[in-house]
Amino acid sequence: MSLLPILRFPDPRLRKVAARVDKIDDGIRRLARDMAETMYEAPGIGLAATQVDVHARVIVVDASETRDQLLTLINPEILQQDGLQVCEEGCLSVPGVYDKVERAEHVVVRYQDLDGAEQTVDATGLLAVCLQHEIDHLQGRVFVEHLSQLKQLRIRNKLAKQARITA
Ligand code: K2U
Ligand code: ZN
Repeated sequence: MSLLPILRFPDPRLRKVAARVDKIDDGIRRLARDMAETMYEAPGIGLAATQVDVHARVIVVDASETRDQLLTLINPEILQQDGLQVCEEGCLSVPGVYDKVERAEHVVVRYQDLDGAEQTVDATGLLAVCLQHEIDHLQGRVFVEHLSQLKQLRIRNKLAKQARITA
């Protein structure tokens, strides 16, 4: 198992749209395993393949308190979304930035599991937020894009300053 490097906003590779996974093989299973290890170590409650510069439709999530309810979703699709909730979000690709984002309160997501079987997950609350956040990543969207242009400019300037200091 390996820890994978996570791309940092505003890296343009975070804007790539991930491709469908046509064959769930050992390579995909290894990627999912490494993504889960990377997520738990970060620590985070979700991670999309886009964030580790693999542009395939794979996400891992574990929003449980006990950190032992890992979900690996291949080719996830939101079939239904309703209600509204506002959640303070962060992102492993945008360290140190947190802000409120409005998302659907309830989602039903269809996906394939690591055996290729079709599954659905019916989620509310934090799990619903996490699934939407990760599926956004597969579409090349980072959560800061839900914020105002002024906030996005301030975030870019803050991260650019941090990069200069740590360079
Ligand atoms: O995609 C990512 O960068 C992982 C995020 C997912 C996430 C962000 C906000 C709300 C729900 C999910 C990370 O897990 S950010 C770290 C974190 C940890 C616990 C709770 C919320 C955010
Ligand atoms: Zn994120």
